Amino acid sequence: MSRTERRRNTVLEREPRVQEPRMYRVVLLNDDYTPMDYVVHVLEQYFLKTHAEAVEVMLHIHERGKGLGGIYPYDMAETKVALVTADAQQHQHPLRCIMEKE
Ligand code: TYC
Repeated sequence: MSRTERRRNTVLEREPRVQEPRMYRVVLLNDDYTPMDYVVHVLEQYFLKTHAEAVEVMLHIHERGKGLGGIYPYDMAETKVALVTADAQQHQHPLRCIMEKE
């Protein structure tokens, strides 16, 4: 393959990433000790769920082991994880919140 052809493949025909940042799932994990009401409160406060949505997601996590808070660009996902983790620690709950590549 010529230099020109390589350039076409590697630069010109590459998918544009500029308007399309990589997204991350912010996921809450189940545990045996965090109160259900507290998880509902976290989902309302940090992930802007309605009460009904928050109850539904919390029960999904409780039954299936993990569930989705939301999907965000890297910096916002990182901030959500930090805020939820700090809040849980302040309340002495073992709730874990992680991010996963979308
Ligand atoms: N399993 C917890 C309980 O029975 C409730 C819970 C739900 C904990 C979701 C964490 O992310 C979680 N109290």
